[in-house]
Amino acid sequence: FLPGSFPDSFIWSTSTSAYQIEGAWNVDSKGESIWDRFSHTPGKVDCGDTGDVACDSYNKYREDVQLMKAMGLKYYRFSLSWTRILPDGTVAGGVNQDGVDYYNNVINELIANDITPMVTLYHWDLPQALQDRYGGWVNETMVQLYHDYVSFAFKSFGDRVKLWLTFNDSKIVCNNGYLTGQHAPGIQDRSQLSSYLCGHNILKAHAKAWHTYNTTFRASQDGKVGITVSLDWAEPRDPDLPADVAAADYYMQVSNSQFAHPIYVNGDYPPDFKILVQKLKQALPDKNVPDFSDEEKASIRGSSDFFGLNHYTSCIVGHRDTPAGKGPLDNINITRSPEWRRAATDWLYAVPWGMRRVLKYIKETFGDPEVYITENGWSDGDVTPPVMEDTDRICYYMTYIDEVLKAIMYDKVKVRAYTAWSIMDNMEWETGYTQRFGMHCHLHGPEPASGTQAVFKVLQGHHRQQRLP
Ligand code: GCO
Repeated sequence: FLPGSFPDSFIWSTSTSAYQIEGAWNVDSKGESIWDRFSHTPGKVDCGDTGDVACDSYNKYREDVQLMKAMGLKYYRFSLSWTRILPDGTVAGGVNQDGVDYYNNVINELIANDITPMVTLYHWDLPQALQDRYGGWVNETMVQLYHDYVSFAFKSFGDRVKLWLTFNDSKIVCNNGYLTGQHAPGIQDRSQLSSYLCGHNILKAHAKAWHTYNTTFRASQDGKVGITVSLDWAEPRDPDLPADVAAADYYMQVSNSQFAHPIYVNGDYPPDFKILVQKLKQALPDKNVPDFSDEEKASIRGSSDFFGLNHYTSCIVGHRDTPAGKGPLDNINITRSPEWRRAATDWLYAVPWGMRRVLKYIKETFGDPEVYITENGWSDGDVTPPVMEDTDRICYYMTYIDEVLKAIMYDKVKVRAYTAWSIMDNMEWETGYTQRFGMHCHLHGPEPASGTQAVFKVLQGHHRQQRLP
């Protein structure tokens, strides 16, 4: 490709997820998900917000597709709602044809508009029936149930869908769902056993799904199956101080690589994470804290066709002489620079150079995989009328995308796709509609134009000059 521009084959995309946009939570025989239950429980979501209506994409998906088309986007990442397809989570419990029809309509509408679907199979909305019956992801039975569900999805949609993501950001699924309880199903198991089991089963479920695709669907469908992992970048406080470098590396292993290391390195957790597993065993001698068997390791290792990356932000990590507590990250010091611009969302600081470093880290640590950036984006707060100037979001996208280009050109990272979160404001989980990540304001009446869409379009047109790294 020409110096200073993205390759022609580069994928420009935006992302959403089912619960965050579809609405129609109980329409046409859709089953209840853990997020329906959670948001309907008073006190769980800010302002009592729910996804009952959200962006109404169940009814307005054609309009969504037109927004993408107007921006010149050629890809769209969205997720399937498990309970819209299998209301009680199981194939035996019956397939909901209306749900299958809905996703067929969305996929066909995209293709008719020259937009390629990229489908996330699990974006956090577990069937409530499986939570009630099995306790959700802490139960190994989920591996088979997930397999049945994704096999049905491959079979039903795989003739047209060629890019699949098994799970979105499993760290949040397990830590927020089963440890802090901030997310559905709202379990607070401070012993960390539940969150550990959740991750363990998700890794097995992911690997099984990938192998199923290989053996049963790949020959006829010829698609790719990956997983989306969320990585922040941890910058050592003092890069010349070995203790700070070690602390940052510890952060990358413990906080970031629970899912990536087994899949892309050796079928097992990274060394510092394994130490935590040992500690968990010691703390809970009466409990079964499983390791991966050799067979499981062999199944997990290499079980991905590409690396799906969600990246938003960075932190500064230094060593700490006295641990601040007993948590896995209490023995290091995590801060943010006062110079970093902060979004409305409390964890989101704009650190564009962190994008390039995290991409280089992936190349060096995880075997130089093809990287699909599956999310990156910026939020502002809920103000009425919503802010349309969008200066901060434009700045965020331009500076981050610039770093993606540097990673491709100078570090030779095989980045194939950039996906913005999100095409429109939507239901931002436990913060409801108070955080706006959209390039379109979708929640208050008609579509007001904001500057981001125009800029994003220019970025895709390769109109900029590259500056030196
Ligand atoms: C995530 C999710 C998205 C969020 C987005 C903004 O990984 O957190 O994929 O559903 O909405 O990241 O917080």
